[in-house]
Formats: sequence, structure tokens, C-alpha cells
Amino acid sequence: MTAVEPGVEVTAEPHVAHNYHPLPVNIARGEGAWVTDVEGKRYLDLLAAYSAVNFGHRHPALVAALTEQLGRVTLTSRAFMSDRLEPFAAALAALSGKDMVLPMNTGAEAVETGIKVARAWGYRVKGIAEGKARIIVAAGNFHGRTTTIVSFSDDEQARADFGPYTPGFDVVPYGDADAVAAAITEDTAAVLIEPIQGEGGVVIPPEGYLRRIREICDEKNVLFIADEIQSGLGRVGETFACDREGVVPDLYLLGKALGGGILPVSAVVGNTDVLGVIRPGEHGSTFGGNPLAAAVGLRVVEMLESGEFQERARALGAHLAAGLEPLIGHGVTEVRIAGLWAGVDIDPAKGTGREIAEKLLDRGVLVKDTHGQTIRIAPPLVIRATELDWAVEQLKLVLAS
Ligand code: IF1
Repeated sequence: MTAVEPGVEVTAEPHVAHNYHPLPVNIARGEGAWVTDVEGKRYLDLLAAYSAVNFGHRHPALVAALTEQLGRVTLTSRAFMSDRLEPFAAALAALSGKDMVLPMNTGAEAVETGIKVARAWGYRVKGIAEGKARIIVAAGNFHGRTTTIVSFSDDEQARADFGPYTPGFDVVPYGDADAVAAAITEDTAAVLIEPIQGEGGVVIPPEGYLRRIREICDEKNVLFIADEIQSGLGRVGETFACDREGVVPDLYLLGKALGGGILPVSAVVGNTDVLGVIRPGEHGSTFGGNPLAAAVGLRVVEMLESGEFQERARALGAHLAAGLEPLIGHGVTEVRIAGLWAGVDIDPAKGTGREIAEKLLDRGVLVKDTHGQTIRIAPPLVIRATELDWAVEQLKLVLAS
């Protein structure tokens, strides 16, 4: 340590505080499904920033939308509208089949906003006693890292030493609709769940789970809030993961790919009878819905309107499944796949998810491990089938080594 002045210690340690252990790669460029590190080594990106890069790195249409907007106006505030916000909100509402959009920036802010809307709706519409509103969440959830959100996490690594925790949340097993019904009381304002759990390792609930939650929420006058921040916007071969069961939640929470893999853009989307409970001046953010965010978000919505990316995710996902499933019993114990999103459980005899991720890194493939034995595969939806084949071949070779 070199002291530069009394009491200030300079260390040779990195200055970046990592919220998780990064893989040893330092990326300098991105193009489509590929990235290049500072030494010029290329990698096939099968993580896509946890589904924020659904459209590939620096998609030309998205870069063009932003470049054009940079030449006009980049930031106003909630005090003044920008000519980009209304077109973005109207297009996103139409894509979602809803009539109101509350734009924010990060996924966690959309989740926090959803929690505030649910509580305000509970008091002002449902008539829950002041301060008593409760929200049901699922075990194994990941909704972000703010102190309120980690308050209802059951992952010690996400919540330890961040207390005191925000009250008002009931945790039930994921995938069990009866447990949701049993947990509802007169104080329950909402059920908040991921239609498919991402951090849990692409945990797909039993068929009918979402439909049952929709029915239960209708019967009990409880809001159904779907966190589609990772599962939405084409990832699972549909516009939303809820579409897989033909279910429409009261609120969609969106983020990640909504910003095209370029800017943080998130939103809460619902109907006025729910989202309208928030009165002007009661909620906001400096950058929420800013002109750059709205410009890229509008182009993302336009790219999703044709259904082309949803179809690609379905077709490429089937292709990926055909490549991965034969590995079961040969170094892989389970494959879970929805659209172009796979959780692959590694046989402990072959190593941990992290060890496999590092071996794949050495072969030019980027994936991320989760919960010990699982690797997550979430390529940009612009990836080619031949590139997926090459990636599966690298996994086969790693498992055979
Ligand atoms: C990290 C996990 C994934 C999310 C869902 C809200 C958010 C996320 C379903 C919050 C964010 C990211 C955050 C990043 C790693 C990554 C992640 F491993 F943490 F859980 F994707 F699975 N809802 N997920 O997945 O959105 O505030 O980050 O914009 O924090 O380590 P955000």
C-alpha cells in the first residue's frame, strides 16, 4: 500500500467493486453475437448481458436511432415532455395490450415502482388498511438489488448484512399455485413473480401455473405483476413469457432488452385503472423516459412488432435443444429451455458451473454459471444456427475433456 497523504491509502487493487465474481475477460468491442477482448480474442456471447442484448451488440437500427436523437435533444425532465416519450409509450402500450406506461431506467427501479403501485392500489382501490399491504413473492426469486428487493430475496448472498429489511412480503414456493392461494389474505395487494425464473437457472414453472395465478388473483381481487425484465421482449419465443400460457398480468415489469443493449431503459406497463393510482408528482426519476431512452425503446418495440425476433427465438431454441439434449447423461444432468433461453445443469463429476464456464471461456464461448451446477445460455436472438452448433460442440469437447 502506498500512502499518498495522511490517512489515505492507495492500493494496487482494482478500483471497480464487482457485485459478483467476473469471469477473467476484458471486453473491448461488440458486434452482433460476438465480442472482442482487449487482446483481440473473439468470443461468442451466449449471455447477452442476461438478455439485455437480445438484438445483438450495437444493432445498426438501434445505433442509428440513438445517433439521430443525439443530434436533437438528450434530456429534458418530467417537468417537460420530449417529442420522443409519447410515441415510445404509445408503441409499448400497444405491444403490451395495455393503455399506460410509466418509464424508468433499471429493472430494479421498475420492480420498486411496481411495488409502490401495488401498495397504493391496495390502499386507494382495494381498501387495505393503511400500512398493512402485503405482496406475495416466490422462493428463488431475483428482482434486483435494492434494499427493499433483497428484503424478499431468499438468497443469503444477495441479502446478508443489508438489513433492516423492508416488511410486507410473503414468500411461497415457486411453481405452486395452491401455495399462492393459501398465502392470500385481506391485506394482499399483489402477487409478484417471474414467469420463468432467470437467476434460479431458467426455472420453468409447471404448465398452467400462470393461468392459475391469473384466476386466483381475479377471484381474490389481487394484482398479478409479472417481472418480464429478463424473460420478456422475444427471449422465450414470445413477446412476453406470459404469452406462453395466454395470460395477461395486471402489470408488466420490463427492462434489459428494452434499451436495446445500449442504454438502461425500463418501464411498468398496465392499464389506467391500476397504473393510474399514482398521482402526478408522486413518483418519478431524473432520466426516466429521457429522449435517448425513448428513441431506442421505440425502435426496440418497432423491431418486436413484426414477430420476427420471437420466431427466431422459437426456431433457434428448438435447434439449440436438439444440440443440448443428447448431452444429458454425458456430462449434463438436465436441460431446461424456453425459446432461446437455456439452463444446463452440469454433472458434478465434470465440475461446477463456474469451472465449465471458465473452460468455455478458454474456447471462445461466454456463458455464466448460477447456483453451483447450472450454466445459463441466452444468446442474442440474431445468432446463427451454425454459431449455436459451434458453441454446443465446444461444450461437448469441454465435457469430454
Ligand atoms: C446482477 C442475476 C440475472 C432480473 C429480473 C429484475 C432485475 C434482474 C428477472 C433487475 C436483473 C441481472 C442483474 C445482474 C445479474 C443479472 C441476473 F443473476 F442477478 F439474477 F439476469 F439473472 N428482474 N438481473 O433478472 O434489473 O436492476 O439489474 O436492471 O445484479 O448481478 P437491473
